Amino acid sequence: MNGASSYSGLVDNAFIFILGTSVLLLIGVTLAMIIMVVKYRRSKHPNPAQIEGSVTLETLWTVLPTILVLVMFYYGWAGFKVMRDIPDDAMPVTVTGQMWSWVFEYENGKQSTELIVPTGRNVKLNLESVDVIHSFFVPAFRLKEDCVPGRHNKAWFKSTRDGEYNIFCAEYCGERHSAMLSLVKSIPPREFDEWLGVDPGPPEGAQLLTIKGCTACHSLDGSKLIGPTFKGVFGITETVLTDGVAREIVVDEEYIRKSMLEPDADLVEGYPKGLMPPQGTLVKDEEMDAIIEVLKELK
Ligand code: HEC
Ligand SMILES: [Cu+2]
Repeated sequence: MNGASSYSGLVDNAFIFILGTSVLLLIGVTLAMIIMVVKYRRSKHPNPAQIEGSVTLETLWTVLPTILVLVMFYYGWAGFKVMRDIPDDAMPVTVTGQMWSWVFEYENGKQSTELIVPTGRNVKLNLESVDVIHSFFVPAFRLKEDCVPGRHNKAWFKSTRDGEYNIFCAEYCGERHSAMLSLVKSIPPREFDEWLGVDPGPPEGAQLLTIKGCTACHSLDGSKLIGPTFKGVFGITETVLTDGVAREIVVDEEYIRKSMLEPDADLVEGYPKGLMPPQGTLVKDEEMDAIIEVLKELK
C-alpha cells in the first residue's frame, strides 16, 4: 500500500532496501548450499581436503557486508532525520491516550475522538498519556510513537492525500487495548479551517462521555463492561468499600464527583482497585457537572 504522508516514501525505501538485500542473500546462500551439497557429496569426494585461508575471500566478506549495512543505515537515517525535525510552522494537536480511547485537542480547545487534519499542511503531535503506555500508530503515514505517562513525546506528519486512515494503539495496554481504534480524516485545508473554526461549544451529553473515554469502561445500556453500567446508576443504593470496609451509599452528585476524582476511595463492590484512572486532570470542573447531569438522565 502506498503511504500517505510526506515521509512515508523514505520509510519505505529503508524497508524495501533491507527486504531486497535479505531476499537476495537468502537466495544466494541457499543456492550456494545446494551447489556445495551436490558438488562435494561423499560419493565424489570420499576424503575431505584441508582448505587454507583466503585473504581475498575474507576481505570480500568483511567489506561487502559492511558496505551493505552502511547503506541500510543511510536509508534509515535519512528517514529518521526527517521524522525527527518538526517543521516550525506545524499546527500542534495534543493526542491523549487513555484506557481505552484517543482524544485529540486542537489549539483553540476543540476536542474530537477522530483526528481531523488538513491535507498538505504540517501537523505536530504532542503525545500524552493519562494512565499507562500507549503507542499512537498510523500505518498509512508510517508514523508510530509512544504515549508515555509523565513524558511529552512529539511527532509530526503531513498528509499528502485526502482520505481516512486507521489509527491503532500499538502498545498492549490492557483488556480493551484492541478497542483503541480511531481514524485520521485528512480533508482539504479550507474544509478543515471551517471545521476548526466552528465554535466547539461545550461537548454535551453522551458525546462528553465518549470524548472523556468513560464509555470504554462504562456502558450506557445496562451491560457490564470493565466498570458498572451508567444506566440507572443515579439514585441507587449500593455497597462500596471504603478503606476496605463495606458500607452502603446512595449514588448522588457528591458521590459521582468523588468517584471521578478518587475512584479508589469508594470502591464499588466486586470491582478491582486501581482500574479507573482518576479524572481530575482530564475532566474540567464544569464538565464534571455536565457528566453528573447526563448520568441523572440515564434511567
Ligand atoms: C479504565 C476503565 C474506566 C474508565 C476509563 C472510567 N472508569 Fe469509572 N469505573 C471503572 C471501574 C472499574 C469502576 C468500579 C470500581 C470503582 O469504584 O473505582 C468505576 C466506577 C465509576 C463510578 C461509580 C459507579 C457506581 O456504580 O458507583 C462512576 C460514577 C464512574 N466510574 C464514572 C466514570 C466517568 C465519569 C468516567 C469518564 C470521565 C469514567 N468513570 C472512566 C472503570 C473506568
Ligand atoms: Cu493503548
